[in-house]
Amino acid sequence: MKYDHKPIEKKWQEKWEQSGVFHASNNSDKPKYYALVEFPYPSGQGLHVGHPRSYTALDIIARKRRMQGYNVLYPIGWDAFGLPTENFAIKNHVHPAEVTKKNIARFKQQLQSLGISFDWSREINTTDPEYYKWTQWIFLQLFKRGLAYKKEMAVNWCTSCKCVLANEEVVNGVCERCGSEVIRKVKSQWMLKITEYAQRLIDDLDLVDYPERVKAQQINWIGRSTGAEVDFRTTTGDKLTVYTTRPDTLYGVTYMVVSPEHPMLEKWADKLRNMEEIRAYQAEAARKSDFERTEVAKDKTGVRLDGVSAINPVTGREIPIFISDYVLVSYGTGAIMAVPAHDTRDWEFAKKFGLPIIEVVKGGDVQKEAFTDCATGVMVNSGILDGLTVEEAKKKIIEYLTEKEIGHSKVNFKLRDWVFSRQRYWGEPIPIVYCEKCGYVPLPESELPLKLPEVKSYEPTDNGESPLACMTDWVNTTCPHCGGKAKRETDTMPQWAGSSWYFLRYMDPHNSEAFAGKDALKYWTPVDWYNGGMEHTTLHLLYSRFWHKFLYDIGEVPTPEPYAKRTSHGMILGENGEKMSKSRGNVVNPDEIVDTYGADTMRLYEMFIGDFEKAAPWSSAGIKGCRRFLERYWNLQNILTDEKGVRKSLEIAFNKTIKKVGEDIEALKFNTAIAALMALMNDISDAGSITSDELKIYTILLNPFAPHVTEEIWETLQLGSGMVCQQEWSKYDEAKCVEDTIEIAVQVNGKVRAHLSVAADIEKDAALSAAKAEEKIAAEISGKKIVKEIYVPGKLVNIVAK
Ligand code: ANZ
Ligand code: ZN
Repeated sequence: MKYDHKPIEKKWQEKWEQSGVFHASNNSDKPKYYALVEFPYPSGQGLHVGHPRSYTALDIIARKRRMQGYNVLYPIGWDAFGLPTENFAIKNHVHPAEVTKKNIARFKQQLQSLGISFDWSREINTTDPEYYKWTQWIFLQLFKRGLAYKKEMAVNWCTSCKCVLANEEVVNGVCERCGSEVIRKVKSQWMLKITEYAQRLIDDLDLVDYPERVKAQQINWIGRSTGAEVDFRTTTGDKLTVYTTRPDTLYGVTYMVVSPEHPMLEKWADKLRNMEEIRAYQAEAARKSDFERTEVAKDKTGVRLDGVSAINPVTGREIPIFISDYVLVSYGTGAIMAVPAHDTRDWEFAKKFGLPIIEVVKGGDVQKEAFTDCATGVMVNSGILDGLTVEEAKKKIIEYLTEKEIGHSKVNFKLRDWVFSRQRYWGEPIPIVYCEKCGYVPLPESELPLKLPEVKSYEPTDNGESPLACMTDWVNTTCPHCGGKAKRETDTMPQWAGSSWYFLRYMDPHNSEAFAGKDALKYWTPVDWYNGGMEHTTLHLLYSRFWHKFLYDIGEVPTPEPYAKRTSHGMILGENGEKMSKSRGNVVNPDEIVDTYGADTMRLYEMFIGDFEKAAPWSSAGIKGCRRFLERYWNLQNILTDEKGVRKSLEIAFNKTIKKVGEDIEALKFNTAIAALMALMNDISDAGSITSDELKIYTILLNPFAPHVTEEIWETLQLGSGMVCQQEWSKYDEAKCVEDTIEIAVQVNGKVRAHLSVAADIEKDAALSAAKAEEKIAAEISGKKIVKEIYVPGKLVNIVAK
């Protein structure tokens, strides 16, 4: 019989679904295992061949865990709010909900055709009011505890999406989504205080098993720095506070810079003789992104304040104040003390504006370039600090400033609060009303979900309001607090909202009383293994850790961290080694692969393609090779013999493969696990036949990779009861994993009682237990007390028993 994947795959997908074998139970005596993949955004393009890489990998883990006796939760759902769907809806005049529905149906059919063992009974959808009810509920808890607040601020504004972007969504100065220019715009925004969790988001990385590169990226993103705040007096008698990581260089400060948005500028407006010039510069800076402004290579610009200057607190010298766009309003205090001798940007600025450069750390030629090394130099021209190392000087100057009450040590974070408002339609409505008397008032929880109303147009308005703002009937409401007239918030939540807690909903997806029941949370939390893309390290992964920690703080979840273990897969590139994209014409359609070669081949190939954690180019030849391998497996049924057991000649090969496949799966080395299965196939071919016991083991090992064809062989040849996915994972005998075996003698009380064949490199413990398990020895020592155990490597075991 020929291997015909189509009927086989259809048959088993239906069987799995009907039998519910992959449904997790919230009521089980087995140990739990929660495997999670990032749920997809159901885009109009359908599934990408990159999706199955992650899904198949954790499917292999999930299937193996079930075989190891765990109650496994491996769920899936849809992260379906967001811009691409909304933009499509605007262009084609259909409701985004319709678009979403269609896209989900296609994605679901595609995922099911891959035979991934998802528990479809727990499918969730972030745009379902029964789901976003709880997203809104969590927002209200944040609001009630002061962690959601409204703030007038300069935000990143995408000129094409007409939408506010979080800093994280601006990449190299352009919108991450559409590539258009991003400018600064002042708007009143909902914000979430993720900064309150900055330190814990760093510290608690110690509690989890994440790859080092992921930890490092998060730590970097949070950007903790230690330094000092120092107060400078101005000639107007005001206090201008700066944040610096180099308080040791205070004697080298020759000017100050405040950001163009600094509030003191308005206060000084009538004292500043060049206010017009200043205003022009402010307008120019507003058009630039933070990225452009802080780029080191960029040409330095600025305006010197005419009418106000400052006093260096340690030298007493009067120094000029500038505004320049390289100082950001949102970091530190929005003002800096400039030390051109030891800071590159300050140095460039000083050169351009002809400002003095005073060396305070010895070691470089500061007239030629800034000397920024702080590990080797010694302080000079620095009064009380002269002769100290940089570290010593930092300590001493902070003591001095603290005592004089003009400064203190300070920790700062790069991480900003999370801009949580979007002026778009297709998102969760923010459940807040504004009352002129009572201010921002939360909706009562009983009124959740606050559903998205139907609107005529999803087009954002030109003044930057959400289309919801045009729905006067919906907007005008009464204040839940005083009953007076009030207006609903018309901003919606960003796409990251629904994915910040979705892993909790899977635990109890149909609960109408809570986002998940306490028992379910207690049983399933935390996620045991979470795999996803590196691109989500600083956004989704950080946001969801923040929400989870908040829920932990208010007693809603039992653990401080949501994910015990995180791994990250590499991208699948086009056959030409470039990123797959329509414009490059190198997109591989997963449907075609499944149709032509089958889901099993596709799965096997994606796991065989290369190092899981690295990017890998697609290869048509590779696909064909995997198909041939499965055909060889299929044809094993033609060489089945009546012999029983695992034959002596293949014993080592089988034991070795069981061990390797199991270990490699755990280490994400799927490619080498498959290579081991291929090698074993060659050994079987050489033997010319296979026993049913051998085929049984082989089928169990291959099943997580190629679940359909293995089920079919199992059933056709009646290799055992039930399905393969319900069998116990194969065990191996350590002693039979190595070709090099040696004979050792086993003595009891000095007398040789048996000879054993063991691996040449066997460890003491394994040698002793092998010896004690030997029948004659077991009989000899039974009932006796073991007083001493000796192993002479490669020679003998001696057991002294009384
Ligand atoms: C004086 C100085 C001397 C500095 C020196 C550096 C080197 P991190 O490590 O990133 O925290 N700075 C402070 N606030 C700023 C703002 N709002 N916009 C732009 N730059 C700002 O960097 C802190 C350093 O960046 C601070 O230390 C300050 O320059 C600058 F040899 O102060 B430093
Ligand atoms: Zn009111």
